Amino acid sequence: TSSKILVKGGTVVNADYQQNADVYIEDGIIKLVAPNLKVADDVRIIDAAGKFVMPGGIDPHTHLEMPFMGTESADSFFTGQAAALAGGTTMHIDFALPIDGDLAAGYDIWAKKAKKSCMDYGFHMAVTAWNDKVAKDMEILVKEKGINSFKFFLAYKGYFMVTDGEFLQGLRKCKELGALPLVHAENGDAVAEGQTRIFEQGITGPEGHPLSRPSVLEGEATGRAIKLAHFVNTPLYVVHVMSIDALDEISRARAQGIRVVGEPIASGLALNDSVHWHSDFQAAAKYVMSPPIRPAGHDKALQAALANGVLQLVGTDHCPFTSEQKAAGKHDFRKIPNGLNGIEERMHLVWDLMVNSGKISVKDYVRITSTACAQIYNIYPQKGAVLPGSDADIIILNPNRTTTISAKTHHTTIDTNVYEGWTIKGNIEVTISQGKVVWDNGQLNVEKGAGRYIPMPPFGPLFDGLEKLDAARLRSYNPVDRTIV
Ligand code: DUC
Ligand code: ZN
Ligand code: ZN
Ligand code: ZN
Repeated sequence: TSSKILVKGGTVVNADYQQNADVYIEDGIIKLVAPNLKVADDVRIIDAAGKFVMPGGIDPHTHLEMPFMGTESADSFFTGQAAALAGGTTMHIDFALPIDGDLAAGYDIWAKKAKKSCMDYGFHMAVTAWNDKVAKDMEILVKEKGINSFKFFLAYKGYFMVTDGEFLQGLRKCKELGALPLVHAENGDAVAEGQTRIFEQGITGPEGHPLSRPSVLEGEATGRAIKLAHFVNTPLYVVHVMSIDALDEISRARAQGIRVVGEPIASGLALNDSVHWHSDFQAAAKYVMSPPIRPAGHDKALQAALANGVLQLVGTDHCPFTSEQKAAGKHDFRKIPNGLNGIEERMHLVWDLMVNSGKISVKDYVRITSTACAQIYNIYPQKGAVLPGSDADIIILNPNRTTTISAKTHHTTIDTNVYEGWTIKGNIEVTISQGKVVWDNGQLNVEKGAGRYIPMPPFGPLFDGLEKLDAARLRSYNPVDRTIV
């Protein structure tokens, strides 16, 4: 493959600007973006006339080869990333987990797993307990290992869940380090109680899953997390926003100027909970994830919130399990491994649900699938832009061709697909990753080991002006005459 490429005659779209232009790529970097470029004979020319040329997607939320619920998510770093590239995503941020509470050990394990990568990636780290070693490891991960985000689970009682007190300590540490706290917002105590109650009522099938942990528990935890982060005055990022209940909390906080970022995921935008009611266990179990897919109405509300800016970017929570793995919960919904596919489908689904439906512009599509993620995690404009100097991670989308999603043709390793049979107008025909054509009209050409770890620096844009806000809070109280000034 040539290391010099000219993408010719397309509509180049960035989050803030769109123009008809050529894109010249050399050695993995975008060198020029301008109309009518003349190039030498050894340059590969890709015709993009009538098509959109956009930054490759960045998926902020994946779980590749993650040990979970007695098994391991079915995509490796290699297979999951190959699937991503086939669907126009050129970078993802995966959730590294501590090993027996040890963050540094968890990082080492994830770094090793990711050696087989075929595209660029970064890591979040989960914090599942609190002690001096955790605090020290967070500091090392931020200062030396390129991690700038930490996830706290308010659910998964007895496994990952932290108490409010532990969460508060973590929030303060994040703020001190300039790292972004992320939260899985469901009330874990109430979920555990709800699961027992539903199961003991004799509801043992997959439909018990959404019934046992309704959206009110997501709203409660989202509101609580936002208020604790506001108390600390640190930005907060809510992962997998699935419900109107959570949306209401985020919307209210943002209207007050509180720095909350909300991440819906493809399944939350695209599906509703009717999928859980099915006589065939597998047909329903493939949709089981947490927080659950909500009743119809939540999906449309999430789409609207994404269009009007209450939510900022789309992830997937890609965490696939095979039918065989899902069968562990055949007689007890509580044992169905939580997770579904999406890393390969996200870009097409968002195009269909948001652009084809007329809800957003193509520029906004770029923002919510790529640019906002790069900005929030402080790697813009290396990623998230088609600009001179940016990494050559580019997709070419043909708006007039259709794509049909199916387990028969997808690249993820599982035998099912939660979007089976969806036909979408709009096809990502070409994916360029690190300046190489890795997906070309149905042909995947990826290389194990070619993926690079992208370190993410602390104190991203969400931290701008935070010191001033803190000073203003202190200044408003006069301890001498005990008045608020
Ligand atoms: N939810 C899932 O469905 N899978 C992985 C972890 C999570 O929080
Ligand atoms: Zn989660
Ligand atoms: Zn059916
Ligand atoms: Zn997740």
